[in-house]
Amino acid sequence: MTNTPTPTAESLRDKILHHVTYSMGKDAKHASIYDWRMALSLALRDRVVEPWFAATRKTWDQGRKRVYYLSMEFLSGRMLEDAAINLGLRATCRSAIEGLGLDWYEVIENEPDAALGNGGLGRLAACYMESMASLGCPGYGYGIRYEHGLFKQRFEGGQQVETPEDWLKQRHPWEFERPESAYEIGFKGYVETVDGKPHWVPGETVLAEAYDMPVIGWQGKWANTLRLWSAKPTEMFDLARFNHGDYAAAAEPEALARTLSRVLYPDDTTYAGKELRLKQEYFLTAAALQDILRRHLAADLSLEALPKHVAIQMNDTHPAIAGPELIRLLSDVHGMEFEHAIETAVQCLGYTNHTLLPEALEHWATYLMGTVLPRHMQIIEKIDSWHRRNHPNRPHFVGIVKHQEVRMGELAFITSHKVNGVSALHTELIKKNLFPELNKLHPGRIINQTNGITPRRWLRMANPALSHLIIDTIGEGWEGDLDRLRELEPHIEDSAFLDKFMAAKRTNKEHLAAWIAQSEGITLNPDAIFDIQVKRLHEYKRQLMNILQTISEWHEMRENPQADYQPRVKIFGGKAAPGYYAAKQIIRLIKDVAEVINNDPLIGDRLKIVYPANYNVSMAERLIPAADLSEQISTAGKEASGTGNMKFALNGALTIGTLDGANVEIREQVGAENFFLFGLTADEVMERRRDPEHARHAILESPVLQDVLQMIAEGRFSPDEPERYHDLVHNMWNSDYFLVASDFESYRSSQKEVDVAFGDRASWAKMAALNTARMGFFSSDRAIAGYMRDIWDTTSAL
Ligand code: 26V
Repeated sequence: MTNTPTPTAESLRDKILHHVTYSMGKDAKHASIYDWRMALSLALRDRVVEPWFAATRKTWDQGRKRVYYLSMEFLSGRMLEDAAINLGLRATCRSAIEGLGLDWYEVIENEPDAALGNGGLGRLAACYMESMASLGCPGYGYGIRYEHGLFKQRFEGGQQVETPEDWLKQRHPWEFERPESAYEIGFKGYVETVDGKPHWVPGETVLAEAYDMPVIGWQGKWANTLRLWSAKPTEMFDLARFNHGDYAAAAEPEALARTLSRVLYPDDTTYAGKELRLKQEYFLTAAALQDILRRHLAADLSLEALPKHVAIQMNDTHPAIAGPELIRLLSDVHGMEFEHAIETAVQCLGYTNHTLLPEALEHWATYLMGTVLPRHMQIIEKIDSWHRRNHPNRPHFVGIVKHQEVRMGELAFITSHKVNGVSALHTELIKKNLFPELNKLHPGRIINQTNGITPRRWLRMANPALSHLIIDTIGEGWEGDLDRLRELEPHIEDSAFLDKFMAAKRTNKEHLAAWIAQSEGITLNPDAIFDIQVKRLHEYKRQLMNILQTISEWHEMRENPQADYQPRVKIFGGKAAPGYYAAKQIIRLIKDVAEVINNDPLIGDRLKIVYPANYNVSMAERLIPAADLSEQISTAGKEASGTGNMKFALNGALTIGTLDGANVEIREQVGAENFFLFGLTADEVMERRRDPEHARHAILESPVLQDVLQMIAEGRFSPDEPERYHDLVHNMWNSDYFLVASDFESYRSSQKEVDVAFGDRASWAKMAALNTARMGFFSSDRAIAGYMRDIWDTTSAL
């Protein structure tokens, strides 16, 4: 597709010098690392533009169906090296940079992460954008160009402190501002009747202005667009008010606009019902839909034909106002008959559910919806009665509007032709527990699409040591066809291969240890088991159970110092939502325990705990390739899928985990003998909760856990404030909703098995290598191919 010749290191160096001079306006003699990073990014971006245009042109010329992925979050991370890898130019870039006398890593690490997401849901959107481009699926991502991404985390006295993230204070070299693509977005106001038809007159308006980023696929064969909307005032200020001397009021339109795309909501599990959040959701959705219809009509296509040309995927319910908005545009604005508008919308829309946690399910008070979006509130009621009419046997307790609230899950379900879960277990639980009645009324609507991760970023880019071994063993091409990793299996019996596999792991562990020594001042033994739990802090993810087991291990080492322990490094990473007290206490406990254990002279380097601040995509790229053990220990039934679990196993870590989310399928793929399983199943969890005393009973059955809780309660890890964890310990005895106590002994004995298994290095190496060899299924290419076939009804344009 690209006609321009592949650059050499020399020609690329010339391009970089050109951009330093003419784009950055710097004399090379005085250019900073920032200038060089920008210049390299711009030189690479120049290489992306041609395939990007070519893909857009081909989509138009062939009248292709387009997929629109609507998401409030895109957790992209760094972009430079990713683009270099997909263009096949990483080595060339590196020589060019080194030829200029610069350090490659310093240049790469100069780039701030694009942290426009909270966690799994946002990172999944980024992996899916990359796979759509790699598979040649014509499509657009639509999101918000938050000025401030997810907050930065620091620790002060062991406690999390949040500071604002500011990625846009620097120039963002991958985006193109499109002032010509701007739409008016309305809020509030009233609905009037004009010529017998409803007409919404908004009371406030803002402009949504587009910023485009190219997303280049594997080997540069295709590129799509990630279009992020930034809010701008429709008028800079109210001149009449200004002239009357009311200067503050004159600036109000601008103030509203600026707040809309100012900051990402940092809470990914508790829905707060805040007006600004609802406005953000509508802002994204309304801008996207106007853009989609404009593009469709520009091709002279009829709105009748919309479902043939347009597939819209809603990433959770956050953009679920898309149903009512599309129906409004089709009927109120374009004159389509109302029921026909509903049917058309349903054929275009798909909804992915990412959580069953009740506190995360969005529901808006009808008075708020009616105030912020008065016409949409009417349309929602009409959709609900249309659905009831069409399903006379619909039980009275089922519906979109209940108890003066709009339930966004039901709305998204009813306005979509497909609803999908993100792992096999999660999908079954959606059918059984979340939407049992709607599932009966719409058999076949709920389907599964197990999550995936892009192997380009999560293996090829993040783990050069292992990637090179794979290339030396089975050749290139697995990056675009991850099932080919199975070809590694015959080499599992070859001890030379296993030695190299473990040498790659060792290299990664040494790199990580060097980084931790420098950033945390803690020396790690690279022969220890690197045991890692990185993810958002949440009670259901049970970081607490991990630290309790760590304390028990420490206690045992002190009581019985002569026994044969495998040295271990426990690594934690992750942010707590700023208002989530219990999660913040768990962070503080981990930090306090680390302080005691890391300074215990009796323990030495047999046990260390590290918790580096500000876990993000870039930190994940450092940590995951260095892991021996991946902690996936959520209460069964609570983790919809997990995707970190896939990244670890692909990079040759063994999993210690429950039968939750995609762990179930990972274990099936890699083999039960290569996975450390423990804990209650989802059914057993439900059963166990029926005993109101489950926690107390479990604790009384575990003397080890009793001791651990006793030490915490006595202030062993918080001597300056012994009562610091009284609430936490009290909660363990009396409530323990996430069944930490009930799973503790099972987890602890599984950890003992890990110790024994790690003692036999040859057998560990085999298990680790088999994990890598058998993880092909979890490529996001497989997942996207599933969406294309089962939901979007589209094919590759390659
Ligand atoms: C919910 C809310 C509630 C309102 C405030 C802002 C906000 C932001 C995000 C969310 C959704 C959280 C759901 C989520 O992230 N689920 C995760 O999705 C991953 C990708 O499918 C999956 O691997 C994880 O298991 C699941 O927890």
